[in-house]
Amino acid sequence: LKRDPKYAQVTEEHINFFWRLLGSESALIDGVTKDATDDIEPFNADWMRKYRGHTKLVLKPSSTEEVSKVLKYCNDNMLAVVPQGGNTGLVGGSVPVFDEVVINMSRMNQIRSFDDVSGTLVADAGCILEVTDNFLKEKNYIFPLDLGAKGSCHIGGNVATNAGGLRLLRYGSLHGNVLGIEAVLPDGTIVDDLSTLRKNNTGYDLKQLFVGGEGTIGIITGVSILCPRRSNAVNVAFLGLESFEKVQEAFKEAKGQLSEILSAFELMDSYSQDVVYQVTKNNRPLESEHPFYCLIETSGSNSDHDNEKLEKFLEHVMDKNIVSDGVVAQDATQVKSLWGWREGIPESLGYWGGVYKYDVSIPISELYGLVEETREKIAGAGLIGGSDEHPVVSVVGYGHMGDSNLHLNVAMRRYDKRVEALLEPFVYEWISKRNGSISAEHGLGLAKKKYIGYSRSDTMIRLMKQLKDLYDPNGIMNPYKYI
Ligand code: FAD
Ligand code: 2HG
Ligand code: ZN
Repeated sequence: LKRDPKYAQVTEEHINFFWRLLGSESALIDGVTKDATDDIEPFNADWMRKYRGHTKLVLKPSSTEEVSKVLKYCNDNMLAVVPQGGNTGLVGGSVPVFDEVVINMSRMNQIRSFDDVSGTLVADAGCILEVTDNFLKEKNYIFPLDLGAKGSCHIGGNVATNAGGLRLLRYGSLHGNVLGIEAVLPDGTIVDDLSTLRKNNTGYDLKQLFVGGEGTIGIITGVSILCPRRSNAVNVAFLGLESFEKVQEAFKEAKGQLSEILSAFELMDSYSQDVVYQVTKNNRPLESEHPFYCLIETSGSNSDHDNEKLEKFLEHVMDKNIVSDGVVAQDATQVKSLWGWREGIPESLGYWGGVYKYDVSIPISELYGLVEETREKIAGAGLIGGSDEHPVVSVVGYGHMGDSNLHLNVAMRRYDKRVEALLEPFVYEWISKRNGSISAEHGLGLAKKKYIGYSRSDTMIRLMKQLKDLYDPNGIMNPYKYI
């Protein structure tokens, strides 16, 4: 990949403009043309430390008008930009590739309004997910999305990636929950579509282009989102199972018997749990070990009713030998600690060095086959061992079983070309043959840019490019990424 010379380099004149507009506190520079104002390295490196850009300028606008002025100036001066939220994305989309200007949204972090009858929240894009959910908690509502990076990711970043997370099974995708969007196009146009209506069939639903657009056509500055009531009865069960067939049976039974109160059904293989154990040394939830584990969460309004349902379900799946062992959290602390065995997987996997990550949708019956085949392939090549010569620490599978979304992760002592050559394009071909998706919920970013053709036809890619050219004719928005 080469820097495209059509983009301008940041000059002292540009910096003077941004300083006048935003103040030096909100326009951080790496001291090339002026003295460094701050350490901008964190804005150049992604969460996995796999991708690293070389920006010299980070802008932190604090209003939609400022975003509009910044983008118009960049567009007029051919300065390429990267929108950045909490920088927790897992496909290298949120950091520059070369010297693109980072537009970081952390200063736009105000809740604008909340209607406690309809549950509609209107908020700035830079609100942190957990902070927003805590605000909603006080009103007895819940954000319709939850994920392990909640303490840092922004709701604008969540919408820009169309993040799925742990409760999509219950609350559905952001394509349904986002009611309105305020965004800025590269020419400075403010797209004011911050509707709070549930129903609005008046022509093309253009806001959907920004949901999952990964910052390639504009910057989201505000979102309006439909939030459900918070359930006052939440139960979590952690189960051990002997095969992936049994996991599928348990899922079928959970849908049938827990139906309307089922709020999460997560899968973890034994390898993923071994990794969490090795890193955290926490006491394991179950006494014995099993090839597979599931975390089931129910959320309802009546704890007696929910407890009875969950107990009956557990009795049934144990009697029928579908589940070998299980534990139900007795209080909020245990709920948190059981969730830790699932939510803590990505962080624990990063303990040794690098992680190759594949976030894929596969027809459910074949979901775990990819992990088994990948593990065999890597073991066959003698690369497992966690040493310099045998750099693979573990090949693990986990994910959102309820959405047929698998996370295949290969934990490494360090990134290694031999392993990479075994994994790619093998994984993508495997998925394509089964009509799966090479990106279920994380997006394409830089990581999967070359592979979009495994999941999208030439016609679909052409239509995407036409849209990109229409909204961003100069191509300044998040260049070098998937489109
Ligand atoms: P960033 O990482 O800053 O940006 C992501 C992309 O969106 C980039 O392309 C960026 O340019 C663009 N972008 C950011 N803000 C804006 C904006 N305001 N306007 C336009 N474009 C913008 N993802 C899931 O789907 N499900 C999970 O369960 C999940 N769990 C995770 C757990 C961990 C521990 C981590 C580290 C990540 C996880 N992710 C998950 C991945 C990630 O997509 C989410 O963390 C989150 O949605 C990204 O939000 P962010 O604010 O950090 O965005
Ligand atoms: C999760 O479900 C996230 O925990 C992260 O989507 C998955 O790191 C990954 O591959
Ligand atoms: Zn996930």
